[in-house]
Amino acid sequence: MIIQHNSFKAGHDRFSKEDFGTDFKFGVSAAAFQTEGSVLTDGKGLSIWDVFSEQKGKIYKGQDAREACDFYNRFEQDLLLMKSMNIANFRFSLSWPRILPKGIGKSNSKGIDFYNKVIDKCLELGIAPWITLYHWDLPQALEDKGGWTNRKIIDWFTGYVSLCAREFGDRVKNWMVLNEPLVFTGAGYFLGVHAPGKKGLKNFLPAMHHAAICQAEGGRILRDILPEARIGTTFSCSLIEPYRNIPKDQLAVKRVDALVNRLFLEPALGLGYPREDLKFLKHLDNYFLTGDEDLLKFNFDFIGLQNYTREVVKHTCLVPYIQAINIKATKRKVPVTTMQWEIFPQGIYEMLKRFDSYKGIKNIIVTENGAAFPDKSENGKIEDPERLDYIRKYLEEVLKAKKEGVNVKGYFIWSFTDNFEWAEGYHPRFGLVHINYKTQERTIKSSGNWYSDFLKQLVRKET
Ligand code: GCO
Repeated sequence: MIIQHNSFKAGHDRFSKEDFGTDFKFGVSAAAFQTEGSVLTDGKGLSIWDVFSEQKGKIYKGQDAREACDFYNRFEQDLLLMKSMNIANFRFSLSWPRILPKGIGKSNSKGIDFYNKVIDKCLELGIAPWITLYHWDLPQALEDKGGWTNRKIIDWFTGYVSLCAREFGDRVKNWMVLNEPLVFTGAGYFLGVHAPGKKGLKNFLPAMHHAAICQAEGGRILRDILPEARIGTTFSCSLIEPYRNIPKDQLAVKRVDALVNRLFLEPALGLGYPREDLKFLKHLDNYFLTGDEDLLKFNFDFIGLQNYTREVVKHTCLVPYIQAINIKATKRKVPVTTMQWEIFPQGIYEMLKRFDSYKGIKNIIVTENGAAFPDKSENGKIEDPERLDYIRKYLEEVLKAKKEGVNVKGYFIWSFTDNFEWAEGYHPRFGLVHINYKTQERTIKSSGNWYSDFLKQLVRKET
């Protein structure tokens, strides 16, 4: 893989801003728990990630997000930096326990004030706020009542969504209900490697079903309160390919693809769960009530597609429920990022074409794409040619899909700054902006300078 030197300016790209059209939204993404810190400041309640991070052995080197990027205190500085980089769209999430410390009941005025300040500062700087309502930081008080496994979460969540819509909906026009429900239910309630650390189908199935209902309920609440808002929700997705071109592996692909790419998307589109490819879903009937099929549906204005890599799988009887195993990228000796994820730009093209093939999807926005690589600091500069090369190659694939008629309307880089990467702690750095966690000093990396130049072209074209 030839890594072009980071000194390339946007003008040397094989594509320009205008290729994407003037209504195409470029931005950056982030999340509350991964950036804010101040986990108990000004009345915020504990989240499941605050509690999980304190448990021994859960987070890389025992790290935690008590300070993270200190966004709670530095949001103005960061938004000014974002503005200086010509970034006009900022996707961030609200911390449910910062707004409702117990998840329900009395709200926290200081928490609400914080997000009002962030939104107002964005608008003052000409940055459009794109809000994700839930990015994994469930109030611990609700987890103590079963969390996502308790069907009451539908009421708890709709109460939270209503409050946010009423508090912020006068200025926020773009909303996303959930961030990657498969990841937070799969990793948090089946594998136990994410908060709240629960395991097994008995936790995963109710959590999954209730999250799928909340995904649609949240959309309905937003639409009812904010009829003019653009309402979406986000899904992680990956191209799944067979390790060997044999029927057993091709069938394994179908099962993994149903789990990874269809499980939450298709119920929202009114297609129901992919029961024919995931036989274990027959156990869902223990939680599936009459009328749930309709509750699962909602006609989102856009779908957030979040893609980083591809998976290569083969059949095995040793893995229950899906009888498939992922052949690690490192074993396949292909280029990988710090996360050991294969760099496979064609994967985002394939997933854009796949999502676009669903009649029920009106618009697609790439709400997350990006890469973690080790950053090298030299003379106060952070050169990150691998990240820049990754972004350019993936953007080329997005443009290729768009030119073929895919209704893709935006691209948000994960992430604006380095931040707390869940169980991996601060080791993986995804930011366009480097953070020195000892001093909280921000340094724009060469990828960030490239993105800034690239976006400046758009600003010139739009003015
Ligand atoms: C996710 C989350 C982000 C991650 C990012 C890198 O997709 O897992 O939305 O919080 O940090 O994707 O893994």
